Amino acid sequence: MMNEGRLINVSNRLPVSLRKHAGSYRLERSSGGLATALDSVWSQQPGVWIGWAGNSSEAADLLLARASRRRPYSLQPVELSEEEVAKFYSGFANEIIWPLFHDMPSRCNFDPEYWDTYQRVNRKYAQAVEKISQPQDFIWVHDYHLMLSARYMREAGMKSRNGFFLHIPFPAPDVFEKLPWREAILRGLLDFEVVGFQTERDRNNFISCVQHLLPKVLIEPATPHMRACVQDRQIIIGVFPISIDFDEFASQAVRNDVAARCVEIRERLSGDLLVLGVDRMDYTKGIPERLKSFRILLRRFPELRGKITLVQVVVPSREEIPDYKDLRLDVELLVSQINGEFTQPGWVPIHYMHRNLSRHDLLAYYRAADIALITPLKDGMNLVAKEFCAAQVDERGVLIVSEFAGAASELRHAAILVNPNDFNEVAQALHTAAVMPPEEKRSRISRRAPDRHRQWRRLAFAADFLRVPSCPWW
Ligand code: GDG
Repeated sequence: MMNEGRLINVSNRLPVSLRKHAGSYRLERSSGGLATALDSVWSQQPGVWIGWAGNSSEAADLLLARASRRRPYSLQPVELSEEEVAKFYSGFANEIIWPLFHDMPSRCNFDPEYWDTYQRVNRKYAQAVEKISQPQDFIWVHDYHLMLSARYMREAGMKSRNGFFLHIPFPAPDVFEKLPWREAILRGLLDFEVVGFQTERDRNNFISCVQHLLPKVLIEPATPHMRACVQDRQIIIGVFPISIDFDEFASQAVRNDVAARCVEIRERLSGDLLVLGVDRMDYTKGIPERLKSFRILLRRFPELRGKITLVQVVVPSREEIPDYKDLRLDVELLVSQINGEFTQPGWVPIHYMHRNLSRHDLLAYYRAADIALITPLKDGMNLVAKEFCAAQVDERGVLIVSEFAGAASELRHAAILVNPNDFNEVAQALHTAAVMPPEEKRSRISRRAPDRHRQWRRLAFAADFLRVPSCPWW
């Protein structure tokens, strides 16, 4: 073989997490878009995936080793202490970077101890990479938890090539500059050789921040990717919209067991129009705002009462962070207020599920839905929107999507775009979708994947990213 290097994938979490249940460990699929997207990308690629497994012990390591044997890549856990989880993961990553990068600076808790731990833990991940990597490997680091890791890999003298992909949005300079450690984060990102973003908006924001805060860095516009010059190094800055495996979702959605479950769901709703929302429990996903819009719909269009049902699936997430606990209370209060206001014999307007559905059930809901209501206040991409489109094998569903989701630019011809902060507009869009003639629905949703064979092809996102550093083994 010409090149014996491997792909080393590094993310805060592994695609599987260890959970203690009745005294023993169990392996579960990690929730969230990063795990879904990359697990499918990686399903055929040999290599190593480094990340936190949620727990550690001898028994846990054995389980991971067994899971590695069932995959083409091996799983290498990074151990985090309770304090590191609190200050690095919950603290710096999710109480500072997550809200700031989603344009919500008032939710940030700029605790300086979080920054100290963030640096320490980034060094820890870099050491874990150093331990197992060889110079010919390519190190692919994912997401906002590990923005400084290239700095520590460089300091350790590592020679492997590397790249970084940000799954969440990158904010404009007036938001980013609020970060006390803004220059260090930008320099840390520029320590990678390739830096990738979901959309042009994110890449342009990053470039504006560099120009504003690090004026000595030269930016060269180039096609297809921009370049930054730092001393004698050139860094590629590109846009790589994350994709799902469209064909895999579509072929799973037509399976007989999914079709049977879809019929069962529709029968139980006695022919009501089914509006579907699927999200992690996160304040960026706009769940309370969506519920308020649905309430306006029922108030303004009484003829829809008894005929339209919102099924809202909310996957538990980051429950240790106070803002997330408060969000759950807000959501549950709103659900019960709206159901209290409108429920009548035989009809409950909102069916609320606070749990993880199986992939099979999720697909059946995607197929059963008349309308998918996906209204994040801000979102890097939003894979649920793409999965819903892929599952539209009957071409009868309408997609309503927030203009602030990365997916909006790719799906704008198929979807109704809305501003999730405009509850009246969202209610109106729901009404438009509810009365839309079947031919218009079909014509819209058939425009969902005009470039299906390029952008939504299996592995397209990874192939596009890895083509930049010319990884010959990909
Ligand atoms: C981050 C960025 C970006 C949801 N409920 C269930 C379930 N899910 C799966 C969906 C989807 C994933 O979780 C959610 O992905 P999203 O992309 O919508 O959102 P985040 O978790 O916030 O992901 C995001 C993504 O990274 C990738 O780059 O798109 O912008 O925030 O795949 O299917 N899966 C199952 N049951 C559920 O109940 N099985």
